[in-house]
Amino acid sequence: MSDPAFHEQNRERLVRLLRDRRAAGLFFTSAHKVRNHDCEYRFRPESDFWWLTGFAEPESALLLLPTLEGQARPRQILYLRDRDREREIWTGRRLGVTAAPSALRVDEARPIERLWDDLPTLLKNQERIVTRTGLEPERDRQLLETLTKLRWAARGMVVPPLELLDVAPFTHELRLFKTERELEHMRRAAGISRAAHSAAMRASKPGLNECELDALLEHEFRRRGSTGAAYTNIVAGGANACILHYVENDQPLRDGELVLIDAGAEWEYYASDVTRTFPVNGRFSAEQKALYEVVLQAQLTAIAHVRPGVSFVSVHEVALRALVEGFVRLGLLVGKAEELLANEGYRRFYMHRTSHWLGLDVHDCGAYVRDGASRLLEPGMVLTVEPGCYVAPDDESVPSRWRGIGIRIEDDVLVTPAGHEVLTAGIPKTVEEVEAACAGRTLAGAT
Ligand SMILES: [Mn+2]
Repeated sequence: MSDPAFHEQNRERLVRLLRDRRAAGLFFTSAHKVRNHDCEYRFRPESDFWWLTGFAEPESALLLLPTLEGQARPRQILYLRDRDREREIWTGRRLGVTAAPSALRVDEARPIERLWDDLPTLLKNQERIVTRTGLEPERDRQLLETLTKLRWAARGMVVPPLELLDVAPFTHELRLFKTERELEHMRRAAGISRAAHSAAMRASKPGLNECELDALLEHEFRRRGSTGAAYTNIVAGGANACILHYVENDQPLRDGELVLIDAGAEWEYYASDVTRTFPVNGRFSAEQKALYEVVLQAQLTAIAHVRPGVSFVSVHEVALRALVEGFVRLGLLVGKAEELLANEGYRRFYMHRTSHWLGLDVHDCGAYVRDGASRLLEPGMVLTVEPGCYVAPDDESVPSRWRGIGIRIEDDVLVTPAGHEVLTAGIPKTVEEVEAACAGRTLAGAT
């Protein structure tokens, strides 16, 4: 599954940054999360930790020590659970301390139980520690205790670390720019999402329950080798689509309504993030079609705008202007687009942002602002473009025929030197493509 050379390169890229700041790096994987009583959610490694190690076992940590005086090269120590025949019968196979160095290309592996005892010795004379705090209170407490021990020891010849630095300018900045290898994973995830969304369109019919399409998506994700959904699927029929993070997915799908599906497969823990909205019965009504065309036009205009040198926020602004002009055209909003943009008169129908970064995390890491201004897009960044329109079922400011229509269209877009590439291309999107897909047909040349 994981590719040790890829993760080794990631560590080398990070170590170069750490060396410049004379900093050690300390990375933990996710903690087990209890679902109820003694049942846990399925484990998923922490994204920085996975990026650096390709190691998916729980209870592990990575310590990166940059070159110190008299040391030939940086040290990389992986802490993990050791082999344990008895425990492995209950909770599954373990790589173990002996096999880890060659399997994961790290210098050294030690049992996780030793981590906190080892740290005061390993971290002495490191000027800074790059780590993420605020996730696990107990871990933060142990880290502070370690620093305190080092300060006590400072009466000798030991220099304690003076600064704790957040990972944001380090791993998060590196992860924002995707390598070819990462893009291969993201294209793979996108391809599986394409198959799943197309299957949902084909399967949809009045009388099905949202949960049946939810299960179908999961089935398509898993049988195609994905680790599963990159985030909780949203399958929202009718007015449920106006609840942005609707995840109950348990209501009947009705004739004449739309269904909004926001679901993306994960590949090697890289996310895809796709939304499509289509008629439950396969044919758009006049109002649904008119509103769909407005959202689609906004999305296509915003995607066309994506290229190096434009600001992140300008993608949102371009989509927003197209939406507001469309709302005015349809009579949903009254007034001049300019004024409606200024006084946010559109917020009743469009209350979220158009884009976020995408990568190992669905809302991926990476700063959106630089020097107080929206960051400029650069090749290698991947962002979503996902405008929408949500008319509340009880919105009496519009004629009843518009009420309860919720539409979002979302694709994943890579910034390339020449402009952009839509990673999720090929998922039915125009009215014609969507209706054909619902009818079980594929349009020739559909994109
Ligand atoms: Mn999204």
